[in-house]
Amino acid sequence: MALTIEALSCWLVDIPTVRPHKLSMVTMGCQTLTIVKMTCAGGISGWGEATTIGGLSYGPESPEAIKSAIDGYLSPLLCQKTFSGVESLAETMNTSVKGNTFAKSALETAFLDALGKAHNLPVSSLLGGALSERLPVLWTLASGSTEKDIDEGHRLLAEGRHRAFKLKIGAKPLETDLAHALAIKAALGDDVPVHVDVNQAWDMTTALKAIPQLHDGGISMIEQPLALQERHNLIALSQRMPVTILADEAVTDSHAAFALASGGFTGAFALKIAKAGGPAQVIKLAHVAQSAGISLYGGTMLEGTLGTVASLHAWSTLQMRSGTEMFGPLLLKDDIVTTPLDYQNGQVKLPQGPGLGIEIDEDKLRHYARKQ
Ligand code: MUC
Ligand code: MG
Repeated sequence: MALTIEALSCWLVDIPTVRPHKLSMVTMGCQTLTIVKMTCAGGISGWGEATTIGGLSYGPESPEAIKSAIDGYLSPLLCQKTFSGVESLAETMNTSVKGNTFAKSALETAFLDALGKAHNLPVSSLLGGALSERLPVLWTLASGSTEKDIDEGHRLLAEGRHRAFKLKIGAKPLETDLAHALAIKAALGDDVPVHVDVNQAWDMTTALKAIPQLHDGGISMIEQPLALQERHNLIALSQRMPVTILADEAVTDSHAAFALASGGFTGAFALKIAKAGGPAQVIKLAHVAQSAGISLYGGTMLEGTLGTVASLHAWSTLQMRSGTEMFGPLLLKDDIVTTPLDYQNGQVKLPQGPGLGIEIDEDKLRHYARKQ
């Protein structure tokens, strides 16, 4: 399984979104994908993506910082070296570079893609083997308007593209947010699961007031209601509230997962390859969760097809009992792959073939790449 890395190239790729996407801390009109190409001995290339949300408003690494970490620090560490597999790659990166899990995720993805191509195996096989070829995918209604969200939800249900939805709240006064979420849930109907993502916007007092009302209105899950540092309060909510609490920003890697699980957390974990440092690293977190009986949810950083497929390979090897939200490519007006993912009947199909199973359209990559 050894592979020698010869060269790494990195681009910032800016792609507009199909509509404004409103979260508690930012409204997005464009997404920036940080794309890497890893050229290996034997003429094999692997591709990886690291994507965050709203510059530095979501996570600790901006797209520019991810590219700088790759070009300035990680690339010199990895080029002209031979790695026996993802663990030796991770060990080399972690020894000399602290944090920067988004940048490391792009590189681990590219390495897995190249390794899979070298051995004629899909990335899912390198990660333990796919349990399923199709995964459920919800859609986030986040236009900023209740009426537009209801219309969008009805249209997507009629098309059969999605069967479940997530709403973004936390930016507006509590009464406005509650009215918004409950109106959408009522309009979409009892059979359509709807959950809300607060993106850390509430304090404990607000959460204790809001969550029972959301539960009464049929909202099935509450994602990251509190600041990520408030671990003890998140654990208390998971134990006291009648609805599932989904930890997102609070659960980054396997260490954070262990701290929540050993503290008595009873909710679910949103996995993201960028938070953990790559598709292989996130599986370590998943195993901590599984040992503690905590359900898994496949999370997105609103990646394009490349990052979404890297995540799907990892999720396909796990029981994702709380579903997934791997809709990132559908939020973008265009992408840098030759073939779009197959979304239908509320599911997405895992691409087949060696490596990630996708082909990069290098003309499109150059078209959308930032010029300086
Ligand atoms: C998040 O916090 O989960 C995922 C879906 C979406 O609409 O935003 C992201 C970020
Ligand atoms: Mg979230």
